[in-house]
Amino acid sequence: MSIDESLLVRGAPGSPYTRKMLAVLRYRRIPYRFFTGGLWSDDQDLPTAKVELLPTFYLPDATGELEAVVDSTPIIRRLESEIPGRPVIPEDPVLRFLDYLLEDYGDEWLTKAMFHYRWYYEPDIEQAGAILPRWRALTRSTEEIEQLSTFIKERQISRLYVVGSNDTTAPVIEASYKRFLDLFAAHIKNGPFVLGRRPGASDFGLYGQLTQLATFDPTPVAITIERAPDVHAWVSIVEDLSGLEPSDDDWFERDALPETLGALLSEVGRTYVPVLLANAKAVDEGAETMTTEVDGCVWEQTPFPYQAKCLQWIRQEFVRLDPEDRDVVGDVLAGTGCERLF
Ligand SMILES: N[C@@H](CCC(=O)N[C@@H](CS)C(=O)NCC(=O)O)C(=O)O
Repeated sequence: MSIDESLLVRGAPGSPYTRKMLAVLRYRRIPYRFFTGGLWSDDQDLPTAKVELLPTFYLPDATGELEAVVDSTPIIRRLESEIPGRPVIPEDPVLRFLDYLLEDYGDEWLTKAMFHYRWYYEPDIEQAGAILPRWRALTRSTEEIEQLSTFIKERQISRLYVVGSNDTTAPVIEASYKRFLDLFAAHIKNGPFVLGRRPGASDFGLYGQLTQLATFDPTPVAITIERAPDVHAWVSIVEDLSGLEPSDDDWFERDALPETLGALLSEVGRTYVPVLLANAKAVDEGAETMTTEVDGCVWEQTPFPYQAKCLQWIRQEFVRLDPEDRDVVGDVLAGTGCERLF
């Protein structure tokens, strides 16, 4: 099975995971064909995925038949194994683990801030409501677009619970985004990427969410530009890294990781880790609500089965390490709160 023709990808500009994957493809110099649903997709006879998510990749299955594939994290790994060159997964297993953890933090925690800011405050709701429908219906009448806008707004606001955004958690999410900005701005001074002078999957995970938080939705954009202009600029740089020429020694050395990386991991341990653990427990027990504390504040949300799997996958990555590497990872994580994952 090989991916020999240029890849076909369906997505949307307002979808953080779509932006994540397009940036990976550009950096890896993998030719692709991208289309947004609605505008010119309907004439394509394409398979559908079991769970329809953006982005959707159309890839050959074991028999060579085209199938719809979703979920950016495993797709990145599949592309790595089938298309050589310019990898985004570090060779050093210690770095590979840290990269995995931070990619997951971007995908699963930072996305809470992304979805929260987009659908919580009026100016953000209005802007997203006006633009998102146009990305898939640009040529339709203003009236039709208005209808689509109302539909999208109502649907998305009604789904805030999925990421755990509510009046109780709003201050926690917002404080966490601001701390992340400060820590990440400090960290990229040592990079400019998460793990050195070349990007890993974690960069693209964070980038995907930041394309929205730092450059689209008005409330978090204003916060980002005021607080962390470096992060705003970083997003535009990561968008197209096709001209970067990485070399093997561009990754950090495992025994010379900058302190700013530890600080970032402490933020993961302070917020994402307690929620991951409480969520997995609630999913396990079939509870209707999960409640925990993040940073001394109450965190309450409906359990999210997918994130229970995320915890399992992180643990698998850890268990897969050989004992010596596991010890090194343990040392890096010690005191960050992330050690509670294992
Ligand atoms: N874990 C998936 C998440 C993808 C995802 O949640 N995509 C969103 C858009 S950014 C989506 O399609 N949501 C379902 C919907 O809007 O109906 C990935 O990494 O690709």
